[in-house]
Amino acid sequence: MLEELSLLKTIALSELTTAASPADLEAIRVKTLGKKGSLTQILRGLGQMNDAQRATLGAMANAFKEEFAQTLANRMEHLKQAELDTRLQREWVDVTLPGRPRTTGTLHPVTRAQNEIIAIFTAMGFPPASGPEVESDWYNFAALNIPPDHPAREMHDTFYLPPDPEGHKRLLRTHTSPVQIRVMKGCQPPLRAIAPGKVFRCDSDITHTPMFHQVEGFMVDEGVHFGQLKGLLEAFLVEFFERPLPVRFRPSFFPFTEPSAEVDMGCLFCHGQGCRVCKRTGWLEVLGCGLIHPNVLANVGIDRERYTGFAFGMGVERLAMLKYGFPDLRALFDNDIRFLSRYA
Ligand code: 2U9
Repeated sequence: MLEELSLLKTIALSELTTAASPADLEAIRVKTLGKKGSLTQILRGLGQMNDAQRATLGAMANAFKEEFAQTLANRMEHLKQAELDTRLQREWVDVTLPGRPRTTGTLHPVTRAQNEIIAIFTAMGFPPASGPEVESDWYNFAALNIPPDHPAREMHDTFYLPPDPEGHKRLLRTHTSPVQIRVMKGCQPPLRAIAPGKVFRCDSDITHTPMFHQVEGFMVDEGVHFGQLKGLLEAFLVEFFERPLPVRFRPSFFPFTEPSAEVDMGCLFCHGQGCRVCKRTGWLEVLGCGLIHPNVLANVGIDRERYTGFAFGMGVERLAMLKYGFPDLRALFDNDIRFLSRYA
């Protein structure tokens, strides 16, 4: 039995010193010291021994266990160090290499302005919503109280598409209002959202492009009134243009709001003195707004007696031109790198 233990010691210690991984070490430990391991088998013979033999074998077994544990710990330490060395070799980085050059691409001025507008309204509790650019007649016009004979529906304003497979009229949305119709149709007040995105109108001259960007917004709840709308839009303009500004509201007309207003701010370029940009009026028109027409609320299943709402809309290209101070809308679409990098 003493020989068996001596043999076990030779084999186990040699296996430990050549083990290639922590998992191998664990397998050797279980095989040698585990419940069904070799040492347990040997110690089963203790019962048939006299006291002296038992004391000798017990002492040898304890000494073996101690040496085994020490050898295992040494080998584990060695394997961990070797693994670390390999990783350090593999993941070596030359910190003296030059850094990556600054990227030359920048956000387009329209994207920048749109992001700024979204950030301001989101902070005021109006989260952005989106919807399809190809719309039906109902979402783009009928739901918004725009009757079939309204001039905005005429062919020269709207890009019509071939009808869908069920024969329904399709068109490119002429404003982002249908997004708000979709939000209202899906939920009940209180509701607040903004709708940023591309819109399309069959119109092209110095101040119009067939595609441009709008941000519209709305709020519906009990007791919503024009004073809240005024406060919101004045606060927005001061934030966006980063300066105190005179703001005025002029009565106007839109089929989807009643009453309606256009919003002017003091000219940024002449401070009200009159210049070419403000056509000598001292004012720049920057927004449209109003209280949502009760017919629109009824069209989306909101109780028009209980709830009121306001809505507003703005053209992003125009706001970008005014904020960054470039004169011509068409420069935004030429993609001339000299223009884009100047306003980056
Ligand atoms: C719903 C109900 C009402 C959105 C509004 C305007 C006034 C407006 C123009 C600004 C410049 C369009 O880009 S522009 O040419 N917009 O004057 N927009 S009120 O009213 C809504 C929207 C959605 C359901």
